[in-house]
Amino acid sequence: MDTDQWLRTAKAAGAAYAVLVAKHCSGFSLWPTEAHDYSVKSTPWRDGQGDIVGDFISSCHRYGIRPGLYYSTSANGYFQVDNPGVVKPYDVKAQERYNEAVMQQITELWTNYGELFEIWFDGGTLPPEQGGPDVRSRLLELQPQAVCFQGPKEMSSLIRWIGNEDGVAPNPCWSTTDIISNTIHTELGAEEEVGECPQYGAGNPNGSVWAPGEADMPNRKPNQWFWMEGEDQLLYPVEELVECYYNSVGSNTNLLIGMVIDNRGLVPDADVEQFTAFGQEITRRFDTSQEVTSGEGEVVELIFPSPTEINHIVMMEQIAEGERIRSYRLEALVNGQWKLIVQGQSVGHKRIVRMETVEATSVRLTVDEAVAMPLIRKLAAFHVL
Ligand code: OTN
Repeated sequence: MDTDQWLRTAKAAGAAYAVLVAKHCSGFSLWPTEAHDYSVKSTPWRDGQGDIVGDFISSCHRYGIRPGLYYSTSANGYFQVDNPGVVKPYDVKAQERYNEAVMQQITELWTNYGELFEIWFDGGTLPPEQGGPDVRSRLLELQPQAVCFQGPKEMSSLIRWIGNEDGVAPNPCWSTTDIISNTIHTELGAEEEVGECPQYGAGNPNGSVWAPGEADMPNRKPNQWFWMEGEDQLLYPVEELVECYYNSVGSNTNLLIGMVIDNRGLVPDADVEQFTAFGQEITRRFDTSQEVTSGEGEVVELIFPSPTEINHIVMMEQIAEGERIRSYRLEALVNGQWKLIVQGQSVGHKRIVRMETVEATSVRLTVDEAVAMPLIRKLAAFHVL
């Protein structure tokens, strides 16, 4: 196993952060936990002295990638726990033992490996009021700054599931929502709510909770999160991953791509090629703009020194000050005439607009509706061949 190879590959793909699945639904733990024996400690690998979590975190630091950990509390085969985090068949004592093990394990993970950028609760966390472990208190105590995927609603930095594993966010896609994913997914009997709530993936511009979207998808299809021998042909072609980038990052959503590890403990060669080519393609498209500006107010204009061919426009709001735009228009000045390119609603962190190539002398962003002064961190035009 070589976690440096994993993180080098993530870096080549352009990743800013990485999340290790420290324990998936089987319960097998990739670090030498004190909670039970079902972990790397009980294997012959490195004579039971190995710690994949520790190696992963060190490699993240080495490659300048912010580390995150996935730990699902909602399912654990070792304790006969299934969604939404309940021992089945239900038994009070067994549930207590499970809750204690969760508290022990999250304490280890959140104490021994430094500050975590993101903590991933696949399927959310069952709140203590409903018989679950008190994850939120421990989180507030040990990693209060972490971005929590489907985390407890008391956390200040939440990120929500976009609702599919296909790398596609809706348009518009808002950073705020009414719904906090963990309450949808783990409160007993709440699954039905998902179906009834069209705002789930898109969020809600008037929602009171700041929880932008994260689109998670595996790098093999359909839904192949795990490595199996002879399945390299299932890899997403690079052009499809690029399409996912447009549909997620280009729609105000983080993109989290699964990375399988093979029986050598490495990212398979074909996957290294895929991730590297993906990173190179994103860089090729978006590293050099024809022109870029920033500004504030209802109209921000990007002026070219001479008529310039463009076919992409990228907009970013200064989201540290909130997501303020509610509707906008983009126009290009072509042969002395303003030509409408697109009308839209949400911008947020990033909106990528693809368009037919035009030769423009200027691009104008007009904000038709906003809840406060629009703050445009970036308005850039590109010509992607
Ligand atoms: O079988 N599943 O549990 C499943 C199949 C396909 C897509 C998602 C799921 S589970 C789903 O995973 C999400 C992350 O991708 C979130 O954690 C959801 O809460 C969870 O229900």
